[in-house]
Amino acid sequence: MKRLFITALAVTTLGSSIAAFSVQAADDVRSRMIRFGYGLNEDSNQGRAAKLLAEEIAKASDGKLKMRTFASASLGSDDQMQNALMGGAQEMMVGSTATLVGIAEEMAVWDTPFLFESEKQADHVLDGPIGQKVMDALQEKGLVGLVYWENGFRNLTNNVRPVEKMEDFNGIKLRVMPNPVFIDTFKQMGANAVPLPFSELFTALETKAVDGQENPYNTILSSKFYEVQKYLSVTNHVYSPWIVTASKRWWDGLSATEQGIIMDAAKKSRDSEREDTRAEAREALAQIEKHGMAINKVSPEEVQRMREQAKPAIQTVIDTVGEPLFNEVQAEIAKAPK
Ligand code: TK8
Repeated sequence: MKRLFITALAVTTLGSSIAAFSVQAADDVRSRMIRFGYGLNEDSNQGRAAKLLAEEIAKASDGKLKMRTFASASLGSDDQMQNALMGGAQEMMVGSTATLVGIAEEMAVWDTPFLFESEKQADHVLDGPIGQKVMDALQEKGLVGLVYWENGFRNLTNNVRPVEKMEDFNGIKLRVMPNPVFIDTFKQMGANAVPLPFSELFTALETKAVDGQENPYNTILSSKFYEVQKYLSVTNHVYSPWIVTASKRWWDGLSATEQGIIMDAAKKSRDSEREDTRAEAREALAQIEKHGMAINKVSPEEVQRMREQAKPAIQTVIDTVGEPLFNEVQAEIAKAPK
């Protein structure tokens, strides 16, 4: 009788601790809605990666973490969404690092003209300690940086003339990302740099409020800029990252398990987004040509002249991010595979 009692007690204790454990595990991942906004359309590399991210998060959380994706800046421009995240009115987004410079000036380091020479170099630096350090600068501003995606090497399009040499920039009204380094770089080239959010760009080109813009091949193709632009000049003047961010206010309220699920999914989305973007970029130029744009490759000598001309803009970067960070990035690039 006594033995039976002890066994029963042991079973009860064990049973209740299992119950306690599963209650805790269930609590660890709650039902949540995540609003994820981005600027390009659903058929872009950005759209495909957003979809994959949402699927990975759903899969890893048994459907409890539901990410709804909002394409084409339907939740607002990069700037507007960043503010919504900081205020806690939106959970997540992906956008250009360049539009974050007003929030964390360290981000300007990625805007250095001709900073990276290859995607491999970019991956090495962005995914390493310096990339993390720059991301971490967002925290005190109310944003959590998760991973960098590839936007890519930027090239010029316009309606005035093919840009074959620096002087061809003269007088071209060029939309640039709203950030002092981009404005400076293209002023140095002789263009009339007009800062505008991406969400207003197609209309601005269509109505001829601006003559041109600069973005990677992928975006020129997916945003159908070929419908409103004649010339594409290959300059590869800067590599642009995108960055996936979360509202810190919201993120801090998640359990460690939830944060882990989102972080793992973000890393998967990063790897597949880069692969997809690079595969698309390899085909994109031929596609753009089929759509009727005239394409010219700027000669290495002229690119060199542009590099020289862009030097004052590099000084703007150094003044903005500080010499130590600028030098750390340079040292990391020197260690990177070509
Ligand atoms: C999309 C932008 C875009 C960027 C730009 O929201 O603004 O030109 O290249 O990708 O972040």
